[in-house]
Amino acid sequence: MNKKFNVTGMTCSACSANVEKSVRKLNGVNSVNVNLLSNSMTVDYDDTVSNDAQVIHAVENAGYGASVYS
Ligand code: 9UX
Repeated sequence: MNKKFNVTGMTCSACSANVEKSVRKLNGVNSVNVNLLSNSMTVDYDDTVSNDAQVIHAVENAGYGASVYS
């Protein structure tokens, strides 16, 4: 599934790279795309393997914040 999240706390391109790297490590993640300018992220992942909360935790572990985009 492809899901969009809001990401908080990113101020430079290394921040977005940190977020991408952390989320990409999650099991079941096929692709991650972080947009620094719009503070958003789309994640293509298998939701039978990981879930939204785990994606959010991965962002938090990298030192940023996330929520499901709505
Ligand atoms: Mo850039 Mo982000 O110098 O946590 S890496 S501000």
